[in-house]
Amino acid sequence: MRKVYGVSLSPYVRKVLMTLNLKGLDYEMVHCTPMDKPEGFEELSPLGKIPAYIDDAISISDSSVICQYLEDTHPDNPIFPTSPIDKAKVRWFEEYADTKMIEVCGSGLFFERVVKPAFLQIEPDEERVRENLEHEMPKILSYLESKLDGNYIIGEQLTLADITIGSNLLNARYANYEIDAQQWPKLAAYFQRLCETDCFKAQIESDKVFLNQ
Ligand SMILES: N[C@@H](CCC(=O)N[C@@H](CS)C(=O)NCC(=O)O)C(=O)O
Repeated sequence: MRKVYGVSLSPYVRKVLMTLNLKGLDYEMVHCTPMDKPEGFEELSPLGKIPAYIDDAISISDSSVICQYLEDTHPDNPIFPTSPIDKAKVRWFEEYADTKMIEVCGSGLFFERVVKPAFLQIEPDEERVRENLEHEMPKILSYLESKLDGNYIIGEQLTLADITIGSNLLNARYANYEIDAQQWPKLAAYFQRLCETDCFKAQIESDKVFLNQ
């Protein structure tokens, strides 16, 4: 049986869960957080990070590695396009979201506004939140807005790039941040479209359990 270690409120873990769901693959969730990992977790994830993944054939960590493995072993309902150029573009946006968006939507907003008060019982760093809202978030949104010219970030197919970008935008939303549709109209419409896909709708429903909504 496939097992995913982590918690869906992490955009990295959510990427893997959405890929599994998109491909119609069953899995069991082993709930753990960076602060509360099971004994021996480092054997599954040598860097100590979530997500980790196991099945009958392999034990791996890192969301990009896991998603690529799922794509290679289950090519139906692909999360990558076929052309090398589009594939490279998808990988770039995945990297951008995994590196830059997580810093702002994840650590800068979600961690401060949700994880600290709700799970760690500590006050958010308001200065850090303000800096992210006023400076960092607008840079990200303007960059994405400038790259959008279709229904999805690359072409007309939902790919891992959309899953990863959308997963980070969800964390910003969970931290009470909404994209201003006047300033970033294409991006606001794109995020709305993503949230209406079956794959996002199902994930948003299951995230509610952890957000006590
Ligand atoms: N490159 C990794 C990053 C995973 C990651 O940073 N996960 C965070 C949770 S959102 C974590 O486990 N942090 C704990 C730590 O860095 O010790 C991936 O794509 O899976």
